[in-house]
Parts: sequence; structure tokens; C-alpha cells
Amino acid sequence: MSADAAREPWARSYAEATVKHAKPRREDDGDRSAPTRFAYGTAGFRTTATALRSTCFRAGAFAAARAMAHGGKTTGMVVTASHNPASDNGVKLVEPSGGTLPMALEGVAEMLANAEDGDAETQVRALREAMATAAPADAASANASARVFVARDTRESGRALADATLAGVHAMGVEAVDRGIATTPQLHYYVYCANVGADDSERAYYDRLSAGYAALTERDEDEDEDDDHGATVVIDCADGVGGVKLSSLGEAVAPYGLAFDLRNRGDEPTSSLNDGVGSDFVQKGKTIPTRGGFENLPAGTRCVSIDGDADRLVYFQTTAAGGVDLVDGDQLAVLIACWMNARVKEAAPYLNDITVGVVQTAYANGASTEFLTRELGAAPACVPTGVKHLHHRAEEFDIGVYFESNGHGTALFSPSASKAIEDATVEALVARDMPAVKALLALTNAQRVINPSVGDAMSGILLVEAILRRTVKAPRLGSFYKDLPSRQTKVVVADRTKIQTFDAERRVAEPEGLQDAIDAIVRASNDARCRAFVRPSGTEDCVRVYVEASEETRVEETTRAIVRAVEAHCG
Ligand code: G16
Repeated sequence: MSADAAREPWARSYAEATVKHAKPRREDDGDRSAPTRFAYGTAGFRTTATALRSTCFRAGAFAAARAMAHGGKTTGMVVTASHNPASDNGVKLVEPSGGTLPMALEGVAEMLANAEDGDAETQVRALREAMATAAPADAASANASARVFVARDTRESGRALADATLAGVHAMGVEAVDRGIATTPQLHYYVYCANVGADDSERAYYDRLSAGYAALTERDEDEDEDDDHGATVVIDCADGVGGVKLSSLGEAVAPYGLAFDLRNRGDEPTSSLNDGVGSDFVQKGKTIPTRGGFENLPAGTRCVSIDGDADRLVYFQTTAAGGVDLVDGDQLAVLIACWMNARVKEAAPYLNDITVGVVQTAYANGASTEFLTRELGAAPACVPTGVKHLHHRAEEFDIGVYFESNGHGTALFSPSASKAIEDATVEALVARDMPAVKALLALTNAQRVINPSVGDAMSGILLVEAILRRTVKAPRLGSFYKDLPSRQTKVVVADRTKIQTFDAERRVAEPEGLQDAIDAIVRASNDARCRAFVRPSGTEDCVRVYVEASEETRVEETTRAIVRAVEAHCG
């Protein structure tokens, strides 16, 4: 590397260190599943773990560059492949706000990840670009306290990859803090707290959530408890990090009358991460987990399934016929948004012009979209797959509820909405309007149980449980509307990147002819409710096909025909 290129001390030390973190050569490794090019994808770099050592080193340096860009703040990185198999791993980068990497920087991260081993110049150029993008006020301040928090899920490969990440941070001359094993949302929360001057400890996380739950479920003496709402929830932890962390949260909420029965905690000889268990398995297959004894639970038992890094949740109830009633992300969005909207209405005289909006993706069941449009008086926004898209869109509402059908989601309160709720509470108290005060306090306390940085399965469970418990004669979970029959299928093709989509992934632009074929198949179904789309996955090597229709058989026929069309156009 030229002396000019290495003019800053960090560039020199990075260039020296990167030599020791070469990419594995595919022929040495024998791993044919390793990618030839790293793409940032839906939620960060993700692939077979053996291919990721150098990517983690570089991503650690990138996270350090982002901390420096913000004038010495704390950023973060989680080593996780979330819902993917145990043999995969990945990188999720966290900004000082606790949010995800700005999408404009994904290309820069890819430039760094894909640069040749010997090409320190390109790597340093990418890091300089990562450093150059920040809020002007941040960039102006000194970077003396730049820090990167590094966490990992429970995958076996995690320790070595976290070490490579820490080395990447060190190489930039930035303080690296090993936060050990944590859920993805926990690490987001720790980063958020570190930058707002709040306690970023794990204890403080459980304290905040449990105190929020306690406040939200506290009842006045004259109020009735919802007798129908059992106090135990059975949780399928996907044999992942949630198995470790939910027991701490369980201890924190036990004094407030909520008990967790944790299954698939990852500590059995038969444990296998995300394999026949976890939210992806339950939601896509509309079935109960294959381990954990769910088949022996009494019908109607309230259960939750989370994913490998505990940032998604879906509820389900076993039925007497041995089936399952799934309460997916769409249903959770309805429960939460309608509950918030009802509180806003109750507080109406004091809380004007506050709207509750919902953000969905194309996967949202048409019945949920119709229901929400009717209930809230406005259609939910539809954005491409990926928390990063939903979160940003939800920030545009006063109260924005976002959920993917697969269970990623949360509710966000804009700063002005939070302030309006605070002011309205004082006004309602002065007016001694106790129903309005109650509604406003419920909205305040809901904010305390919600992880403010990102969707979080642990926080989501507490919010749902609190809403059910708070609502006398709570609707049975999942009873708001009846889902249209639907199916999501994976198709493996030679090159999934051939598929380009638009209109929030509802239409295909390329390859030519594929959208026409899909349109013709949907028309041929003679079903006005039939809807279908295809998109390349950003976390797995497959194309996803989604079909819904008014009858199960239509869904099956249409799916088969679209799979054939995808194979014909991308084979
Ligand atoms: C990630 C993203 C989600 C997305 C999912 C599937 O989830 O965070 O927003 O829905 O991947 O994406 P795709 O269909 O592109 O594979 P996770 O839980 O794996 O991090």
C-alpha cells in the first residue's frame, strides 16, 4: 500500500493487520457453498460460517469506522445468522442510534468485504468512505471515545468469528468491547443506551422490560383482571440464544405474575438450532415445533416461537384436533395497532392528531391488510422485505406499528407523539378524567416495555402478554380475521440475482417474461382473491414464491405453476 494511502495511523495499522486475516480459499476449504461475492443482503452478510473469518475482521473495522464517523460514539456488531442453519453465520451492524446500517452504506460495506486480500488500498478507501458519512454535528466532535460492542449468538463458530471482529476493531485503534452472548435486539439496545447515557448493562435491560410490564399490567383496585388470560406462556426458543436469555427475563417478570415455560433451550443432546423448531419453522410450515413436547400440551395453550437470535416472535395455540392456530406477525400487528388506536381514541379530548399507522410487506396476508384498512381508516404502508425498510417507514408515523408476517416487528413512538402523550396526561389529570388518564398511562407504559432500538422477541412477548392481560375479555389471539389460505415456497435456481423486483417486491422487472407468466397463472386461477409474487431471498440461496387465494387447492395449483415459471426463467 502506498504511503499516501496509509496516511492516517489507523490506515497503517489496519493495512498491517488485514494481512493476517486472509479470506479462506474455496479450493483449500473444500466448501462449495461459500459465496464468490459477499452481498449485504436483507440483514447483513450471511453465509456458511467457514467463509466468514476475514469478513468479520473487516466488518469489525467497518463498525469502528462508523463509531469514528459519529465523532466517537459506540456502534455494534452481532455475529449471527439468525434463522439460518447452525452451520451458517453472519454479521449484523448496529449504528449509534441502535438502528441498522444506513442502506446507502451497504455498497461500501460490500466493497470492503469483497476487496482482494492484498488490496489494502481498496479496503482503506471503503473505511474512509464509512467514516465520511455521518450527521454533521457528530462528525465535528472528537473521536476519543469511539467504541464497538461485539456480541454473538450461540453458534459454535461464534467465538472465533467474534475474535476476528474484535481484532478488526483493534486494528482501527478503537476500543472493542466483547459483550459475549446476547440476542440481536439486546446488542442494539446496549448500543442505544451507551449513546444516550443510559445504563447499557444486561441487568438494566431486564429491569427496564420487566418494570415496563409491571407498570402496564398494574390495575386499580376497582378493575377486574381478565380471568380468561392464563399467566403462563410456553416458549419455543429455537435451540438458540433465547434459551439462555429468556430465563433471566422470566426471573425478572415472575414477581409480576407472568411465568415462562421454556422449551428448546439448546441444552439437550438432541438440540439443533432452528432445525424443526423456531419461528421460521412454525410460521412457514404452520405447524408446532418438532421438539419440546408441544404435542402434549392441552389444546388452547398459549405458545410462542422465537428465532435463533431472538428478534422474531410468532404465537400459536394447539388445537384439539392436533393442529395449530398460528398467530403470525400480521396478527400481532393487528393486536398491537388496534390496542394502541383504542387507547389514542380514549384519550382523544387531550390527544389530538395522533395517528397509528401500520407497515407491512407483500407477504402480509390480504385479510390482515383489509382488516387494518377498515379498523384504522387507512391502508397499511407496504415496503420491501427487511426490518431496515419497515423500521424507517414506521418512523414516519406518530405511532408506527410494523411487522413482517414472519414475526419481526415492534411499535415506534415518534418523539413528538411521546411528548404529546406526556402533556395530555397532565391535562387529563388536572381535569380528573380518569378513563383518559388510564389510556394515556397505558401508552406511556407500553413505551417502557418496548425495546426502543429494534424489534425484539423478548420485549414483544411482554407487550403481547400485557395487552392480553390488560384487556378485560381480551379477544382470543388470532381471532380478529380469518387468514386467506397462503403458502410460501423456496425454489433453488442457478442464479437468484437474475430476479429484479419493484413495487415493494410485488412485481418482477427481470428476467423478461417472468411477470407476464405470473400474471397469466394468477388470471387462470379465476379467483379474485388470488395474489402471488416472487423475490430472491437476501439471506438464503433461494427464490421465495408467495401465493394466497380463497381456497387451499388454488394456492397449491398456483404455487406449482409459478415454481415451474421461475425454474424456466432462472434455471
Ligand atoms: C432477516 C431480516 C428480515 C427478513 C428475513 C428473511 O431475518 O431481518 O427482515 O424478513 O431475513 O429475508 P429474506 O426473505 O430476504 O431471506 P433474520 O431473522 O434471519 O435476521
